[in-house]
Amino acid sequence: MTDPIQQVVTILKQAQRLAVLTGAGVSKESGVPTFRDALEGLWARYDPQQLATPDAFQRNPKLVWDWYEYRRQMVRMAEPNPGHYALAALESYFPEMVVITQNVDDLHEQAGSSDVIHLHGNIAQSKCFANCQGVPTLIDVAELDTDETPPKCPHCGAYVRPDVVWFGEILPEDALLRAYHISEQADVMLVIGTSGMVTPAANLPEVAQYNGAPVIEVNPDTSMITRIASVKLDGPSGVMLPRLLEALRNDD
Ligand code: BV8
Ligand code: ZN
Repeated sequence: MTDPIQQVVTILKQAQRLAVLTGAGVSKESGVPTFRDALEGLWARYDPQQLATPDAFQRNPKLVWDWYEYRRQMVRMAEPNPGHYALAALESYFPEMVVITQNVDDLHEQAGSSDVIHLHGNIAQSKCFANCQGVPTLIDVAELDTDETPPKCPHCGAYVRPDVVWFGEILPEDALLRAYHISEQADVMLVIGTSGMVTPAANLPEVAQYNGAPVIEVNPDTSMITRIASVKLDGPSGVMLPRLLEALRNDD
């Protein structure tokens, strides 16, 4: 049985267009907890899926705002890990490579990935809940002279909210359309650190496979993607991706 890393190198060497789908697992070794991790302390008793919804925000704007401030702090302190850097370095091996991420941090960009599609938004940005000046009406909270939490939109007085996609909300149309197109056109799809539970993001590996692209998974556990993966690298992305990059380099 050949080593799975070698199997992946063989597949990647045939590919021109590499699509990558990442989830919270790729940021775990940077100290950003995944959605499945019980958040520590104050937030341990809350279920993220209950908090990451428009209803939760309308019912308890301060609680949800404070939860995002807590997560923003963790993201601000986080650094890209060896997995992010190895993924960015893979770009030099493919004429076309796009990272489609479910994550709301910007660690792929910080590590040097040059083409990243954010399906679920960006936790560092805020917007008017009513999008009163257009979709999205981004608000720079640092410029608002208030310590109200959540702050109010300076244009219309509605609450300001994080610029992320909540459960029950539609994804940014341009990002989703491009992600489907990239998945359809891909020669290979690398799926890293996602439980594959959340749709429509979780449908993308099937779209790639349906169009003839082998799916490669990097995850220390099984996920909803494992059953359609041609090869699985069983381990943390911070370990497996540098190993994969090394094997590609040695194969040059
Ligand atoms: C939509 C931003 C159309 C916010 C997120 C029933 C009722 C209502 C709705 C639904 C329903 N059934 C399905 C739905 C649709 C719903 C959905 O999928 N629900 C799930 C829970 C069943 N989806 C939606 O609502 C989406 N919108 O469908 O719009 C629509 C509109 C109106 C009405 C109907 C339909 C919107 C979904 C987006 C939600 N926002 N994030 C925020 O961050 O606060 S999702 C959030 O959760 C993440 O972004 C991510 O996408 C997801 C968590 O998944 P993962 O990233 O995979 O992370 P997870 O913790 O799950 O797994 C981590 C993995 O890493 C694990 O596999 C682990 O083994 C692995 N790992 C751990 N360590 C490592 C590692 N891997 C590598 N290395 C390591 N070191
Ligand atoms: Zn407004």
